[in-house]
Amino acid sequence: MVLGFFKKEQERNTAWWREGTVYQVYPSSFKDSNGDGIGDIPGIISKLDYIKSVGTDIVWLSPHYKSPQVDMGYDISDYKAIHEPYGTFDDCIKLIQECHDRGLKIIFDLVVNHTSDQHEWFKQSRSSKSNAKRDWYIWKPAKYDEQGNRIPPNNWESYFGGSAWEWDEETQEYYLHLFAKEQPDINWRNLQAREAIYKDAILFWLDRGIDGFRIDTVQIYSKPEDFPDAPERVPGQKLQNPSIIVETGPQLHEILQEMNRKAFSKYDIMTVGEGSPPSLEKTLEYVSSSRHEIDMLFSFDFGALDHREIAHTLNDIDMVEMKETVYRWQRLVGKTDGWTTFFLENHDSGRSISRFASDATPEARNRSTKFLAVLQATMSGTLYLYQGQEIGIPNLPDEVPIEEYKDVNSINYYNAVKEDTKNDPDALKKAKKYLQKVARDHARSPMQWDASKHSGFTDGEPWMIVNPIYPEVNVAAQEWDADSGLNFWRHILKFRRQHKDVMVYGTLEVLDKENTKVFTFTKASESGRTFLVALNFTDKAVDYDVDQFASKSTLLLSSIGNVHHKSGSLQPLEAVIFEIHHHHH
Ligand code: TEU
Ligand code: CA
Repeated sequence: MVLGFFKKEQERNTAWWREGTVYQVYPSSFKDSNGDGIGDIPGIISKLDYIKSVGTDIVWLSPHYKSPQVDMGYDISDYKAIHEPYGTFDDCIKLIQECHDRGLKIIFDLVVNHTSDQHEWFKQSRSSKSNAKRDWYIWKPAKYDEQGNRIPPNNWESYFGGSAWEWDEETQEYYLHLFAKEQPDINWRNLQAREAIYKDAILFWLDRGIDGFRIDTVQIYSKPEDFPDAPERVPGQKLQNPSIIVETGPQLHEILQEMNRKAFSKYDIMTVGEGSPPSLEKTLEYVSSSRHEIDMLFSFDFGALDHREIAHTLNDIDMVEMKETVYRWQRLVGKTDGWTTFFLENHDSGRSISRFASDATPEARNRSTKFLAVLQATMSGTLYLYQGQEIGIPNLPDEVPIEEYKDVNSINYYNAVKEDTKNDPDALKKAKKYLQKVARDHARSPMQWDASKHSGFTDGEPWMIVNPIYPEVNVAAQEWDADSGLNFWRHILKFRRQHKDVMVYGTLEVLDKENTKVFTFTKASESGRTFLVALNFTDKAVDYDVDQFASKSTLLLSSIGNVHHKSGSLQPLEAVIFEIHHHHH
């Protein structure tokens, strides 16, 4: 371990996180060890051999810190303590050690746009206007409308609905919360607050040996000093989404460079930020290695293809838009000094087979899991796999009633529709349909280990409903099935490692921009090897001839099994990888 030593870029060891695949663990829903119905750290430790067996290299642990759990741990009340039901501080140290013993790396979530309102810092801040920590959060006086009614400082809408400002009776000011009202935003203009974050939230854990951070909401720390109204995106609405104003604010890059200089660079670690700037140029401002900010970003763009978050509507995926989206983020690799990522699921999304392929039948689920595995594993950059994705867990089915949805975002939205429409059954049906597709709850239902009661997740009563499909879709059932999604993931991650020059580091070119059924692209390595990847996104066979793109090629892999591939066509939801042989003159 290198303590207090400034690492120069050329001394950094970067291959492990570029080539590594990350497995995201959602602590409350992974494995319960003591029967209280809540997943915990000893449970995670008991499944590290499994995580390793999938062929993944890095564990990302979603927030496990002390928290009142208004937003499942993204509301932290003490960065240096563990949420009690998850285990003890020693359990957490043991988890780091047990990962390292197996050759796994481990990264934690870094949630520093906001704290919980129960954090000591905020308790002090709200105690009086003259408190030393008053300025650590964002406090503003009220405004008044023509009738003299008190109104918030501006029209910003919280990401979880309602005004982003909460009135504090005690000190007669509003504080800002871009998420739930129990998640006050930190004032990043305050230097003391910044130093405290570096010390408590970052260096405290780096000193204990973790290998990096997934950085929550990395784009929105810096707000413009004048807090202007957000432009009208939903016509006629009083409150408006503030993203355009709060993303990449005036001091954001200065802050990230300081964070890197004073904290990240002290260790040889990886950093991945959650945030999706609108252009390649803006993205490079974060991830260009010459800027010393962060290593990579998650893009929201792929996950936004099937719905419009602000309007709460669903739409069919536009294949042309999909290809543009993929290319936009893939071109960071090979063509810039930045790096990229690819994921299909996380704790904020619905399940990928239900959104981007098909979950209609057992056969479709199996096909879709493998099909999407090929899509993901052929992407350059660092891959992120979410717990349960590898066995193809689908979304919760329609029959699961709204009462089983536990996410603050889902609940706020559903209640708002109830209120706004005075319980209109059609509007509520539409809201449920929206949630049935993209709610965060689908990813948060417990991991499915076997066919025993509650899927082997807990001996007690699970904190959230287990997907009723678990007797069919579970790890144990897939272990012994050579054709399972799980075993296919194992296979393709090995294949990716074997061909990492193309699969991890290759440059991607789209070959069939206008085709609305098939997505075909090449991946080329620096040394001149080229793979051609074709994905049939439809549930029908399509005519497809590789010869249109290459005179000589060999099939390396088909998601339905190489022996089942029929030359001249692609079967429903079949994905194939060919190697193209160039002519040498
Ligand atoms: O999600 C952030 C989030 O919801 C983004 O989509 C947000 O709109 C964007 O950052 C604005 O630029 C993260 C976590 O993943 C989620 O689970 C938390 O609820 C949230 O932050 C608040 O911490
Ligand atoms: Ca437990």
